[in-house]
Amino acid sequence: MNALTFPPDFLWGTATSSYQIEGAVKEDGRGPSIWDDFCRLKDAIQDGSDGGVACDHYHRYREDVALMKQLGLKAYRFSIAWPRILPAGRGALNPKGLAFYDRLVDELLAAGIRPFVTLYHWDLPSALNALGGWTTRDSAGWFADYAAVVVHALGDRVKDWITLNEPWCSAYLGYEFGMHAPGHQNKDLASRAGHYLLLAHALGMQAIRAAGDAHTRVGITLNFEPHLPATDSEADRQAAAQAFDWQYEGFAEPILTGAYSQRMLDRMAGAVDIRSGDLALIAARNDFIGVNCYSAVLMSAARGKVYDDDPEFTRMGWAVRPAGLHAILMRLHHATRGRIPLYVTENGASFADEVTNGRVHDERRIAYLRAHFAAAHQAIQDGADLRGFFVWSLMDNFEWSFGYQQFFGVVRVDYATQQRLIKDSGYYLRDVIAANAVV
Ligand code: IFM
Repeated sequence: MNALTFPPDFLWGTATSSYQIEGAVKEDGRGPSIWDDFCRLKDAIQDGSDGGVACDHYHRYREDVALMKQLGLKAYRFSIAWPRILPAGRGALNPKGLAFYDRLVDELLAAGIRPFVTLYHWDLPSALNALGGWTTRDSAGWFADYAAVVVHALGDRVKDWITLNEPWCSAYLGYEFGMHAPGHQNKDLASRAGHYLLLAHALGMQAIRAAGDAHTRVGITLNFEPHLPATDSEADRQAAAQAFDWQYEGFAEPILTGAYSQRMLDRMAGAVDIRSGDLALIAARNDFIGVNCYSAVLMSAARGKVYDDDPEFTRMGWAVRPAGLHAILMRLHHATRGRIPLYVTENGASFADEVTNGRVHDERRIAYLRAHFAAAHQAIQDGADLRGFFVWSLMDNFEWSFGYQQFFGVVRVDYATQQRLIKDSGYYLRDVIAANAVV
């Protein structure tokens, strides 16, 4: 077998987010977030759970960083809980909240692990939601002010900043489909949120650069589910290329071109006050783009979206299609003319795991990761400036409206005891990192 070797300084890591792992939601002055509120709504979370304790990472971060070191991670992507820093979203600062991230960053650096920090991974302070949340234009300024506070505090040690995680989900799952906090079902509110999240990203980048130094790098993480042709026929290729790609057209396109597609404008029609100058701000240069991609959709000219010949599904019901990751990396490479470095900031799979004699033999997750690492490697071979790959997730955690019934970790968490157990996929990742190659 040939080893697929990655570039020498390729950054291997894992990713998590604050609400999904930290717990301690009422500790040390943290304010409430929209996810604390949403979890209390009847039937919002499949197993009736919440992130109140989660993986108790707030208290166990040292143990978790030791696990990361054992896996040989070069980088760790985590998010900061806005309501820990500014319990009411703006105004008074909570030093104890900042101190937690201060300790975490120091622990990571002492372990030789580079922190990649996401400023917003969905836990908006409830007080800001009461003022309209992302559906008000003011949210962009609130976010920029919060970003400045964090970068002032941690920017001497953290150089890699991600403004927002998956704004498509914040806007549309949160405001149109009601599946995520704050749980609205209103297309116009969602369109507004989408635009103001983009504005928040733009103002956030400015604030981060102003508070950082010459080494500060800032980007955004976007989620993609690319369209792939169902067959090699020219008609299917055209169908895939021309299909409305809401995630791409809603976020990547305005960021990279300074314009929304006509289809996106039609979708937002009348709902959003897009002011002159907004799109120029939104198109400001990113130092990198983070790509979250787990699956892809097959398009057929004759049948539209094809669902019936899917090869394999994960426990989330997502089709396993590593070609989708290659496709989006190449699309972004071409769209940016190779000028903006790319990172895979999330990719991974949920499968049901079993513990057998103290081990988790998660062969399907290993196969999934191997195939996606190979797809990323192919993109590099094809010219993409891909600098790193963060597996979702370091450990099993609170999977939003699915509660604790999905298992994305390369480390298992026993929620009753909080014991961590490295799965075979964790050892596999360790070996890939050590070899800097997929065998
Ligand atoms: O768990 C989520 C994460 O918070 C955002 N991206 C997708 C993951 C899996 O659903």
